[in-house]
Amino acid sequence: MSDFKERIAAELVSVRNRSLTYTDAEDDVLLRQHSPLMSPLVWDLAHVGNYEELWVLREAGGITPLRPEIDDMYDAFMHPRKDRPSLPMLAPVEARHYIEGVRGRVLDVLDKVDLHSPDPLHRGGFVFGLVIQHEHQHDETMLATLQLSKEPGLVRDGDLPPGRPGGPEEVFIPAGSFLMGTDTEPWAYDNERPAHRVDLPGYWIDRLPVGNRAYAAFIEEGGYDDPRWWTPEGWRWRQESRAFAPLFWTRDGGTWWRNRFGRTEPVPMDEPVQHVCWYEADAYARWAGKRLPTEAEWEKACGWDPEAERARKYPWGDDVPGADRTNLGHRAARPAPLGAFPAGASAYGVEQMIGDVWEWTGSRFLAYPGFSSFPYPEYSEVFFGGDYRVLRGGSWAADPAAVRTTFRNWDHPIRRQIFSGFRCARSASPERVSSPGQK
Ligand code: AVJ
Ligand code: FE
Repeated sequence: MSDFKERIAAELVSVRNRSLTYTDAEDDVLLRQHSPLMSPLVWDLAHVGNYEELWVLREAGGITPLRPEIDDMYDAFMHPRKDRPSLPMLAPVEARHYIEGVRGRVLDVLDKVDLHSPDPLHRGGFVFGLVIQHEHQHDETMLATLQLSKEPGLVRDGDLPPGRPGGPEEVFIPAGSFLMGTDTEPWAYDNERPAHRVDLPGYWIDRLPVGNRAYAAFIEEGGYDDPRWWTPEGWRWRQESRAFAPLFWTRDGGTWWRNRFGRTEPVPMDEPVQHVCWYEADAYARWAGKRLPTEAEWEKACGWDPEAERARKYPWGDDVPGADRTNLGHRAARPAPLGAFPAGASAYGVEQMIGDVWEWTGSRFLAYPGFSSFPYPEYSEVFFGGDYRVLRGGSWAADPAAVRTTFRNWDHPIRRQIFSGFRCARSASPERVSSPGQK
């Protein structure tokens, strides 16, 4: 096998180990619905196998269906998450057997496939990238389910580098155009394409994500009770949900506590805030006299190299994400403290853009100019123009294989069971443009 095929095979093994780890639990935990927002864990497990069968075995490999009768059950569009527990799902033991059977044949297809074929599903191993990234995204979803379950002892924690207090609060990004999206990244999704020039006026962006200390100040200064900071829809959500803090936070004895994977601990004030919805992020930004960055502002600050006039795959360049640069791939079950990754800074000096928490942007999920759907409209296209807001950068629970400067995630503005945080931005006033660095 070629080196590249070996790499694909290794990625397939690593993502599957991850899925099996998250589903290494009693059948009851796997079959139960922990929240109407989520599927039972065993649905995700069989779904990733069924997706792999559809795309690698049937579409790319021309292999006849192994179990065509289960396709409907694992079609996310036929059954909303809340209805999935009543499906006659494969039991955990059957699901594991099924996905293993699929995987064996996938390795045969990988062996035979021509990575230089003109077929866009084969070229560059696209179809393998599709299923690897898909499974990692479901693994992150499974972690969100496990967090909602509050079952202790199922999710591994780990060590992270210490934070680095101090340093400038904001970074100035001078006016000018940059290249947004990609034409060259072989495993990029259709929604990241094509690359296109975007011209932006100068703006300020927070050097770091908003931390728990700053977020707690917003709460304590009455942010959740003051409609001035909220959009009308946001205020309606605030009243109906009765939210008073990020999801999983409680207040006791003058201290903020959070439940994290079944354990209660004091909220670490030096970590990026997570489990906030778009409405909360947007309200905080207004309270702070700022706003959320647009998706373009986020991407320019993250990936553009103004000296070389080129887009980087990651903030620091094109090298694979290393432990000194970013917190990805479930190293620990939480975001790293603020300032933990000076070596992960972007060309402009913006930090912690990749990893730690998904960052809400002010933008809705829309097609780039010249978009064309590939390989199927239900991945991206059917979501364009809904109420979805774009999230960028990947969380601690995202895998390096499914995160890059151009990667776009999206969700409804009310969702906060995901590992979501944000940073703020603001437009530069003319006098600030002429004296950058001064605040
Ligand atoms: C891109 C994370 C919004 O989880 O709904 C999984 C990814 N698409 N299966 C989702 C996805 C099909 C998607 N997000
Ligand atoms: Fe899926």
